[in-house]
Amino acid sequence: MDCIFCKIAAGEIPSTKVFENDKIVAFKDLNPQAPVHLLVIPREHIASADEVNADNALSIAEIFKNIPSIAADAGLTNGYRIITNIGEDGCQSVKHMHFHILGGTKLAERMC
Ligand code: DGP
Repeated sequence: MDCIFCKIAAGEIPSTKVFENDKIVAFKDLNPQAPVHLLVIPREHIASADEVNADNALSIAEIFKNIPSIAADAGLTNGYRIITNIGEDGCQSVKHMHFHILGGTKLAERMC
């Protein structure tokens, strides 16, 4: 499968990783939209949050289990935002589920 985030998870494409374990990887977004902009992905290919099911839900739990320490290590002591875009209307450009972690400044109140 030609998936850029599978390749990042496998180390076949370089990225600035800030955390990884056997189930998930967190790395810096190539085009940051905030002073801190990280992406957290499952190693297993899940196309979007719309594809979460009983078989892959443990990967999602692992992501949310680790986000607090990933955010703290990035210096996000005053809050942050987690976003996952889904499909065309959600403006998802990479079809491997990922959670954006945005922070390091007061974020806009509007969500869209
Ligand atoms: P989304 O629009 O939700 O699918 O966001 C995809 C994000 O992925 C976007 O903010 C840019 C980032 N991105 C795309 N390609 C790469 C890459 O090769 N490396 C890194 N670090 N980030 C990437």
